[in-house]
Amino acid sequence: YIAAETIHSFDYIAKLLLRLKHNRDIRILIVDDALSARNYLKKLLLRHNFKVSEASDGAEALALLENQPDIKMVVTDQTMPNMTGIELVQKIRMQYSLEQLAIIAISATPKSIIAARFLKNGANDCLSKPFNPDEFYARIFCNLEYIEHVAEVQFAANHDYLTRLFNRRYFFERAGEITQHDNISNSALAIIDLDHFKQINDQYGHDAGDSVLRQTAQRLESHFRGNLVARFGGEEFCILLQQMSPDEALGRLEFFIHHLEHFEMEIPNNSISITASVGFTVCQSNELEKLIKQADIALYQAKNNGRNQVVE
Ligand code: GH3
Ligand code: MG
Ligand code: MG
Ligand code: MG
Repeated sequence: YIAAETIHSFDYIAKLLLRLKHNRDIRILIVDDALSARNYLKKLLLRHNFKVSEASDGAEALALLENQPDIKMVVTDQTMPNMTGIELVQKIRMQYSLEQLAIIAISATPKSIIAARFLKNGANDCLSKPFNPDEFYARIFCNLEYIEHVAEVQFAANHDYLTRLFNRRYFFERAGEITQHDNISNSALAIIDLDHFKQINDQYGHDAGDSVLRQTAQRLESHFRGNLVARFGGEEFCILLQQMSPDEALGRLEFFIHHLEHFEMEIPNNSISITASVGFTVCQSNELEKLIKQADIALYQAKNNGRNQVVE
């Protein structure tokens, strides 16, 4: 006989252990002018494996945030010299959203008085001193789970599930912003379409086709690092090549298809290679739709001219 409560606690412990392992990658910044308060909070956080940074005032906290991008959460005091906790929250929120960086405020002022002010200024949550450690942990975990969940949802919304490249939606959003606002005279837009890809599916199966798409995506990412690379749909990919002359863009694209042609892709029980056709256009318009249309016309010509080539 096992009591229901015990079963529940097994689940709870399993979840907690998983969380403890995961916490090793999470850094929390403690901001408090009192050393004793910092030491106490640090002890609580270290007990759950978090990485901890400390600041004794707001300015120091802001500097640490700049230098330590792995900080996911700030636990701040309210009453501090030079900058109050609320002022610190306001400053942080000019740069980091509620989902990027969670802020938990801790104040000696009763919660009924201070909580609304903290929350209105952008804190995710708050606690009053003295607090119960269980409540402290509960608020830390709840808020971390929230920002992690939002990050997962954002990733899923912007990325293609199969290749993990940016998806079409994100490409339109980001490339649209770039072509509207940046100087794009030194940019080119390329559409890359795998040749006779249907035959790969027909001959080796859909899983092999998927694997070829994933491997092509990896090749594209490593060849065009620093540029916006996306899966446009099916076996088509899209790249915004920035800050390079038309000749350099052409050279890079030709180099890539040459590399691809000679790259042996491992698929179950076999290894194959594939070619790709590329249409590209130099960005002379701010209209993304127009640029895509031009690249698409060039791609059509590349296919008609016999594939495995780049056409402007
Ligand atoms: P072409 O050289 O003219 O581009 O010929 P193609 O066979 O590459 O082009 P076509 O448009 O006829 O076929 C594209 C194929 O891509 C058809 C579709 O089943 C396959 N495809 C699209 N998305 C996926 C996917 O996610 N996984 C797999 N395995 N196949 C896909
Ligand atoms: Mg204080
Ligand atoms: Mg196609
Ligand atoms: Mg194709």
